[in-house]
Amino acid sequence: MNVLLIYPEFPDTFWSFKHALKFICKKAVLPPLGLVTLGAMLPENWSTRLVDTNVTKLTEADLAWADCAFISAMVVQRESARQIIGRCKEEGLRVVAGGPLFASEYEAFEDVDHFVLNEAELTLPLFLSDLERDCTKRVYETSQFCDIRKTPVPMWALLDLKRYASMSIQFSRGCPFDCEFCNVTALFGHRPRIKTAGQIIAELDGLYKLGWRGQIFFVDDNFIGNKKYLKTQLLPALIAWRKGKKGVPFFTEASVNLADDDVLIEMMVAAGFDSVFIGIETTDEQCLAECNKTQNKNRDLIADVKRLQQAGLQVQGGFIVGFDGDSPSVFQQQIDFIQKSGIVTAMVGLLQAPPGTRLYERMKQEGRLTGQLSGDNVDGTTNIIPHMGLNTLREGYRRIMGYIYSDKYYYQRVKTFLREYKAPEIRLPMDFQRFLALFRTNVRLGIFGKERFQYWQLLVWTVFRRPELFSLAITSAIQGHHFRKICEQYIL
Ligand code: B12
Ligand code: SF4
Repeated sequence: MNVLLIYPEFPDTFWSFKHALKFICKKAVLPPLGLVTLGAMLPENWSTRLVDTNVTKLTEADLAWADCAFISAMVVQRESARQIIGRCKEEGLRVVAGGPLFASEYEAFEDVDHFVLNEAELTLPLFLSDLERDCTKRVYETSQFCDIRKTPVPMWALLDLKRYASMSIQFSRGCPFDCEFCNVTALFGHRPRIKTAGQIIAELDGLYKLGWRGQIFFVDDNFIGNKKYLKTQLLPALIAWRKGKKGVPFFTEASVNLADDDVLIEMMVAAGFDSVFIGIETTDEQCLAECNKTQNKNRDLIADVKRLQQAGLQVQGGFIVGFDGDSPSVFQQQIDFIQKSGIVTAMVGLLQAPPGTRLYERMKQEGRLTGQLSGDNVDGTTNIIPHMGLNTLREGYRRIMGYIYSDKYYYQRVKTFLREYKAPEIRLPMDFQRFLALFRTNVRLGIFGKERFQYWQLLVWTVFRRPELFSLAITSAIQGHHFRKICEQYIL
């Protein structure tokens, strides 16, 4: 069997980083880890090729070679997925689909032959065994969660590593919390399931052997879901693994209670973590109670962010407007918090209700659901009727995005952050590509960019005040350029 593993194209969005990738000559931020993992689960005698359409084209020759296409997608890739499925069917391929898009709306894809939904560790063997006996069904699904200690090392060799800005690996799935708007617990369960330290080291070794020295994203829903295992097993193993190796800084996602645990923070930094994405959502206690974000309540969130920055973890933050308890004053509150905290990458979105969440059920009961999710939570759209009124909410949203990503306030925030941040010890090795990126940035942002004044001011300030953070200042400038483009094109 010749199998194409196909990943549809992302539209130009906040997280696509398309405008930033041009500076570093990369095609995509991260690889499709689901498909690379799936590759390692297919029968050994099958021939497998990966076509990530974010980094390469799906050619006629690919389609002519294949007997079968396995497609994975998130909701945000809906349109590209539809086109790819159409092309595969025209060429007479058997199409198998899985991943988050199809888990939530498979009925909308009539052309797909088989849906192998939920975790492939459980559903793929059922499909493969039926395929062998020639009695396949259309839908394979399960409400169980698999034991990821049995998940194989992803088939890294399928990837063209040099086209990606970062690599990803996964240590755990699931989250112990239960935020009303979040579908992680429905998709991956409440009890965090973890891989063993040995599995993670094998995955890292695989990437390192292939020559990877760049960033690695631990794509866990909440990396600190099992603190005891982290402190006693995984982090000591990562600290030991790092000895004598170059580069490979880590970043991940975690809940804000990480800020309460100095030992954990220290160990994470020693293991090479330099950034963490945290769902801050809102600073309003009533809204935190409304969405059951209990772990964020009764805290000084600014102090938490600063503590993490001072220990060596850059904080990226998720923010939401449009809770029932929000009044129009929320917009200025969010702006003030973001500016003061020095959260440079602030993902701000309208409250949305993904299917499978408790919020979705509540909105349905209250008759407040409207249309389909766009799949992009930073595009100023929502599928619910907000208490505040959609126009007021959208206008306030545009105000936030226009403000925090304007040249003036963005660069001001970068400085606020660089002032606090403890420089990481693990650095990316300087190579010709990075040198070229610096040159390109100086020309595009420093000569032709609208922000040239702020750009040079930041660089001069960094050289004198935080020279060890110079390359981070450049990276922040490049990312700011992307965020501004996205805001100008789609939001403002
Ligand atoms: C890494 C990641 C990203 C990366 C994307 C990397 C990439 N190239 O895919 C980045 C940071 C760019 C990203 C962005 C976004 N993401 Co994202 N992301 C994730 C995250 C944290 C991990 C995905 C991953 O690699 N998992 C590890 C692999 C091994 O698991 P997997 O992909 O699920 O695959 C398994 C199964 O699903 C199945 N499977 C998957 N595909 C297929 C295909 C076939 C044929 C078969 C048989 C089986 C199968 O088998 C695999 C093994 O079990 C998930 C959360 C999560 N825990 O999955 C969210 C998640 C996928 N993201 C989500 C969303 C909403 C987004 C954003 C819109 C914004 C946001 N909130 O983050 C943006 C949109 C992207 C864009 N560019 O515009 C949602 C998707 C919801 C949906 N229904 O589509 C998720 C589920 C998080 C959430 N709960 O909200 N994301
Ligand atoms: S802490 Fe994060 S991952 Fe966990 S339920 Fe809340 S929003 Fe979802």
